[in-house]
Amino acid sequence: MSKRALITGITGQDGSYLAEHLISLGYQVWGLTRGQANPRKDRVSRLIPDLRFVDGDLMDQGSLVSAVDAVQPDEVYNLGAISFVPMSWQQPELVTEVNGTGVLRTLEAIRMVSGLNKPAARAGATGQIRFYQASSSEMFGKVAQTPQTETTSFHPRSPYGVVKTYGHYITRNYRESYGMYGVSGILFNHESPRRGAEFVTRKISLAVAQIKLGLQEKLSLGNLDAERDWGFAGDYVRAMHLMLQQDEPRDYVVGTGRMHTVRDVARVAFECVGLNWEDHVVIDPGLVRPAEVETLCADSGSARKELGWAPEVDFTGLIQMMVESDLGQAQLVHEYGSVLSGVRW
Ligand code: NAP
Ligand code: G4F
Repeated sequence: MSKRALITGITGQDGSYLAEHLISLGYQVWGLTRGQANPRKDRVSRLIPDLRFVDGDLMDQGSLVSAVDAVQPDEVYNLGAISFVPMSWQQPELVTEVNGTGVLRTLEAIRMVSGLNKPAARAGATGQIRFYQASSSEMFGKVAQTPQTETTSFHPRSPYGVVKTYGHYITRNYRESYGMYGVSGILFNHESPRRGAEFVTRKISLAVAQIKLGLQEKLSLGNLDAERDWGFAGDYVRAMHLMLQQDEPRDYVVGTGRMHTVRDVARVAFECVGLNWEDHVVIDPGLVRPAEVETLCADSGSARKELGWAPEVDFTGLIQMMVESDLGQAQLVHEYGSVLSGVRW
């Protein structure tokens, strides 16, 4: 019988790539969707027709218990979150509820449905529903060392980072308290043509396409000196799956090990269409964050050695992929009108 996976955050970037990957491996994949007419559900169901859906919300414990009970999954991937870091200064309580307590609620739903409700009785238990938590390199924040490994200490710089650190530790705690197979992937920034338009790489690739077609002149950015370890989302979802296939549950850092600045992203993206970034980028101090994560770089030695994982798309290839996708889509919309917008991701 095929394995069943339940994915929260199915309408997001990673949810869609993970679902495609698991379906290609023969899984029956269920996505948790919220709201009564979520337009992003239609978008992902058009993209992945084999996907099944179950209702639920990370803010609602009962809905998560019902979803886990209905699907009876072998693996649960908790990718659902408010993932845009600046929002966590604007609505810290909401972000704490979804990104922090939401992890606890998902773990509790698994514990209840699996009958893992008596710590002593379940000590050393194995073979129940396996759980993946989407931890983040934002937890490293003001980094204690470079590159960062699984043992680098955390110093989060945003409410988002603080709350992700809670999710990380509560997952570890359920592993230690109940013998649950629960792991956290500490993933560094990963992007794709499906990335939200609010994140810096996609903001740049979308603007480059518009500027190339003469539909926009300037692009406002914040801190150009920030350094990130950017990889391709399609590569990173393979690591998520591999983490749940190991004999022993443990946490892994996942990244490319290569660092670039926001300025590098802009330079490479504009070069893709034969333009000079300096002619178009303007600095908006309002986009600078209250507390910045200046630099992030992964040491994924453990993932490479123990999971056999390696990224396939490099930095330049990633930026090219995003610019080409946005340029193609912008050309279609420009030529045929807005009737086509929304047809692709
Ligand atoms: P994303 O594109 O922003 O997707 C976020 C998903 O969370 C959406 O499907 C959204 O669904 C869902 N969600 C939001 N609030 C919810 C709620 N109350 N209940 C249930 N679902 C809810 O994020 P992503 O880039 O795919 O990232 C996936 C996960 O990895 C997130 O947890 C993120 O924090 C983490 N992460 C991402 C990166 C990265 O570079 N991409 C790096 C490290 C960690 P709706 O359509 O209903 O809004
Ligand atoms: O693309 P970003 O918004 O991503 P950020 O904040 O690093 O967070 C992403 O990666 C995390 C993993 O490390 C995830 F956990 C999180 O969910 C999310 O996926 O910003 C990247 C950098 C920042 O230093 C920011 O200050 O780009 C800088 N930046 C400069 N100008 C900008 C802009 N960021 C955005 N979004 N927009 C700008 O105009």
